[in-house]
Amino acid sequence: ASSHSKEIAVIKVPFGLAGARNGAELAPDELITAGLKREILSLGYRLNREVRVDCPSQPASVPARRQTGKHLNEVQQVSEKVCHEVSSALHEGVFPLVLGGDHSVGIGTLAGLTAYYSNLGVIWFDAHADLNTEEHSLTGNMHGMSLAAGLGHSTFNLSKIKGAGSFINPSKLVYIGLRDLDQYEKEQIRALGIRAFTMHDIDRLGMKQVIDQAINIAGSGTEGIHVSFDMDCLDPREAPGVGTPVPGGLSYREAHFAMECLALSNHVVSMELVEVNPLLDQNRHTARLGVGLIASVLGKTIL
Ligand code: B3U
Ligand code: MN
Ligand code: MN
Repeated sequence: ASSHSKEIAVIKVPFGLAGARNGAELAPDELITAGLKREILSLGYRLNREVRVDCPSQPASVPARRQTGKHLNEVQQVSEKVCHEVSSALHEGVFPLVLGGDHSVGIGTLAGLTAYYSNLGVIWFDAHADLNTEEHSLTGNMHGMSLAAGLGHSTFNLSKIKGAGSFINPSKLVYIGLRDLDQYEKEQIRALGIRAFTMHDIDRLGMKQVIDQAINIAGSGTEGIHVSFDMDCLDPREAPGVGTPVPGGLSYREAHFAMECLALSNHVVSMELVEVNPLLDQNRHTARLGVGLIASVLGKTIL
């Protein structure tokens, strides 16, 4: 499967228990209402299937805080289902498009991708690094732990998910948009040598340099690039409908340009878009931006 695949599986994951507030569970439907399917079809893709992963909305038990992340059991259940859906799509040559949900959904996505690919590049657009472990997280929110799970650093990690493959290679992982890191995450990025384009780097280099280098790192010598897009990488003045807004983010135009370059690279093999929060949005504005970004990764051009 790759962006050459003209078949798409839309995998909706209405799960919001691992975020800082509720609302992210409403995002998959919001993105559909904002016109996502119309865009996909008008780009000449076939909608192979539209799956709605059954997600718990009420925690089964009192949330544990440290030691395990909050709502670990629910995150585990959802991760296994998402893993299954993503790897099934890939095995059938279908491009997986995962709609979160909070970013803990990314654990299942990575699990499903590693079931199929052993050498995958990942570009993680986010204001946050999502590298906390259960032990180091200051909040216990598992949406801040997805990459620790993907890299195998947290106790709950890909090896605990039925069907997942091996961990993500940190030298093939690239961040874009970072601006709100915990001390432990800063140390981890340095220790692991992860290529991180912070907002400072984007200001200094410009998005063209940044995305070209990111594609080079994640795309050369790999089987393809997975794009994990946390909508809070965007500036909240433009994208207010996210769970944890952080000032000083990417403009829509910068992010959109990055998506256009990714499409032109022909390396993208899957995408997820997470952390839209319709409860904090205005007139579905943020959801519409999300649809525009997805369309561009899938090859929509201005002219
Ligand atoms: N690093 C903090 C904050 C955070 C992470 N991801 C989001 N917020 N969206 C944490 O809770 O781990
Ligand atoms: Mn995130
Ligand atoms: Mn984030």
